Amino acid sequence: MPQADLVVVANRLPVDRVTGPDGEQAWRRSPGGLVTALEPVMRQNHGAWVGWPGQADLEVEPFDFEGTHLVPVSLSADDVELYYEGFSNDTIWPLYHDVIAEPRYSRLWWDAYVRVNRRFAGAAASAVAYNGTVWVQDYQLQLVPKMLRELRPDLTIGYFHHIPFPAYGLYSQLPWRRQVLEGLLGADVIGFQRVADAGNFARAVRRQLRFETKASGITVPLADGSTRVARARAFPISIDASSYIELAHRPEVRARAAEIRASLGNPRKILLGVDRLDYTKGIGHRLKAYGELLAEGRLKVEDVTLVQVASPSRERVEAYMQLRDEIELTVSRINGDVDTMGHSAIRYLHQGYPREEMVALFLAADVMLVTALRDGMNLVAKEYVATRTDNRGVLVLSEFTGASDEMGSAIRINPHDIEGLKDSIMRAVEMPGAEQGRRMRALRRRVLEHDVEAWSREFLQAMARARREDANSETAT
Ligand code: GDG
Repeated sequence: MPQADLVVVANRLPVDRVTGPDGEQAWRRSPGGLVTALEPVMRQNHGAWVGWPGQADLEVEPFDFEGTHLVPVSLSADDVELYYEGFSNDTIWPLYHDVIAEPRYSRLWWDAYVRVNRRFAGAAASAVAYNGTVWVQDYQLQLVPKMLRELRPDLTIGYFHHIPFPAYGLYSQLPWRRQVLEGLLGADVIGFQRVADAGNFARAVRRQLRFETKASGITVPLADGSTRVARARAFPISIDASSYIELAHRPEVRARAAEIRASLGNPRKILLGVDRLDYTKGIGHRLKAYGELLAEGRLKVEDVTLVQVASPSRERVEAYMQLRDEIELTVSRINGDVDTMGHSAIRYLHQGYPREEMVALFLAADVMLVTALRDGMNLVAKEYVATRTDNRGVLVLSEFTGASDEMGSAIRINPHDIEGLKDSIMRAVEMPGAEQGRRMRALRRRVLEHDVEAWSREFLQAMARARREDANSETAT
């Protein structure tokens, strides 16, 4: 098997297995932004992608797909339950999102996490050429950088963390806090969404491991008494803005947006929420504020509709089952209290939609509500503004998202402050066109200039620079 100069390692491969009308199996590119961003780089570098094909117990040989060599890592049903649903999504996810839900600490889950991370590291080590570059993605694979460095000291290793990194007071709950920090420090470049995340990480390293940190550099002592440098800093991720603009210009998408408005009875204002059904997204807080505005008569059900798309997510994890029950109870209470025969306060959709439909919804919405309690970045906020080519529409954005650092012209809110959130929703609903235009232009400028292509270019450049610096310091000693 030829080895690649650039290898991406992620929990999931960039393809989904689909069954055709005659029962035949095929692969289809998954819709995510990361996949789109990396596609040209992977093609140019004859890159390889290591990841799980998405179904338990599926054994597949490596294969080529649209210019990328795909290396499947097989997971058993037990691995999925313990490593993925357990340690990744029921320990790390809640802990790193500031303990919004209670993290569960299980030694059995941890053992599976170590075992599966080792398998990913082994697969990456076999796929990458001598002196090559490996870019590891996200919290499911925090131990891979160190494991990979032990197997292949010749490599340049990067790691990007898509979710927040918590303050040390919370991080220190993790029974395996040392091993995880050491795992991440195996990378030459460790990327975070926000400056604050990189700061929390550096602080955890100082407090827990007593390593020296200076600006973005962390000095990592080695067994032979020498040291190496790991660099930890922010690389805020973005979206493939031009593809959203292209969709927003399509006549059939625009027609669909008008059709959506009409099917809701052409309300004066449409508010929109689009989230995976996840407790980090603050959907309950949003519903509470909106419900109170209706109950108090500040909004009238004849004038407004909230469309809430809550796409199904992690449905086998207990906390997600409970959340679904809570949200659906709240939605039906509000609708039951205020709906009329002809008007509904909330159109709730527990479904996933094609991207065209999402863009039509963005175009139909006067106000976009992003009320996350904690969110690494929040791409939905960026997608909404990218599609608003008419410079109209208002983004209400939680301060607790990474996007908030870059999107100062949004109406920024603290979702815990329900009165404040209500006032902000009213301000958004009533905002004059000129102010919408001024804010939206500034938001769009930022997202269009800093798209996901710029993000991946900056990260790859940082890895190349790290390689040069390390080569220079080796010649110097
Ligand atoms: C993690 C971090 C960080 C949602 N429903 C549908 C659909 N979506 C798309 C959205 C958006 C994506 O899924 C969700 O991205 P977010 O950034 O909002 O949130 P997470 O899934 O939690 O992502 C996050 C991100 O990684 C990247 O680093 O920003 O903080 O938590 O693109 O549009 N897309 C379609 N149908 C749906 O029903 N087609």
